[in-house]
Amino acid sequence: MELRGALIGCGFFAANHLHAWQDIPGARIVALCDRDPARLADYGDKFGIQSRYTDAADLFVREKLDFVDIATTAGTHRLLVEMAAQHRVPTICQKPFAPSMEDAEAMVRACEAAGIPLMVHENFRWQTPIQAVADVIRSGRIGKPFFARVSFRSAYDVFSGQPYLAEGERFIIEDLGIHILDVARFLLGDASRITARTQRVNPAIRGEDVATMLLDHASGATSVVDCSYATRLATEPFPETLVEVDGSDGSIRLGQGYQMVVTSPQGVETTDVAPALLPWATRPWHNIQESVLAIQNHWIECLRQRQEPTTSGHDNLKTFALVEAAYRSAGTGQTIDLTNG
Ligand code: NAD
Ligand code: 89Y
Repeated sequence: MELRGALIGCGFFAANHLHAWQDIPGARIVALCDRDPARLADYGDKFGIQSRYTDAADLFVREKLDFVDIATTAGTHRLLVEMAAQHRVPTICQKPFAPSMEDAEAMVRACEAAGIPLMVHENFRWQTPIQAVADVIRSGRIGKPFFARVSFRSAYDVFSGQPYLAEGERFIIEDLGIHILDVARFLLGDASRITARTQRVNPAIRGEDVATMLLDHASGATSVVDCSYATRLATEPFPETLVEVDGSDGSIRLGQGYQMVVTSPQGVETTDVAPALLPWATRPWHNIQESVLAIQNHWIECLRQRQEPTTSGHDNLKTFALVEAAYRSAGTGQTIDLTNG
């Protein structure tokens, strides 16, 4: 049976969602919603979707949906997720999940009470190179990990496509660090404490564009998560996340250019873990674009198998708690304990 979805929010990033949905057999976007009629018409025409709404309330009343994909910015997530819960429509919500922990928890509660699945579109852990690193850790080849560095440093102009990123009081941790913190959790497990420092280098934006974070993981491992949009390099790496993992028996290095080097008792192995360039993708975004297809495929599989998505709303509260704690740590200079509530 074909699963019928609707997409709310026809902005900059939603084109990737819509292309990816077209690649997923057994799922179809049957309706679009955006409060901006011009954007709605543009995407409706481009993707051949006739059912169009400027008001999400109308969409939920009139359409019979198996899921809804919310691709608006964080300020509208709670309203839209609660609307979906009220109509018992399984929901995907873009990151950042919410502007506050209170909103994030309320959305998880609303979906739990309605008995519907909720997945946060936390796609970075679905990138091919990140999955490759996770596979090596899981295989046991490097033994027990005791250290990781998960690093995203770039000077790519993200503001031209997403002007709102220059305007918020918070920038890099909330927008990008959230992914990198989630990758650290994905690779080393949940964190128990975080210490963070932030800086603003670019005078033309309001929020911080550099963040350096130190995490204690429940496993006993330590990680450094560092992000910057103020780092000019010989070869611009956007949007690559670089990873180092040291284990009791070996190490992993995911370097620029999607090369992964694994050192283990079996020797040294270099693997090209570059993402595929999907027919609708454009460099350098193809790494992110491929992960959109991967996470949406995962959602459909989970819906069919009645399984919890790996980045369920419930799971994402832990990534979101790290974001909130990072800002608190940067503001106070203190280490934040995540284990006591
Ligand atoms: P955008 O501002 O370009 O688009 C948002 C759209 O939502 C706009 O067209 C707006 O009119 C519409 N909208 C807002 N509130 C609405 C409502 N109540 N009802 C109907 N339509 C509404 O934003 P964007 O750059 O596309 O980003 C959207 C989200 O995607 C953000 O949260 C951003 O962080 C996230 N994002 C994620 C990734 C990723 O890799 N996961 C990459 C880029 C952006
Ligand atoms: O919004 C951000 C995201 O989620 O991935 C990269 C990005 O588009 C800019 O930092």
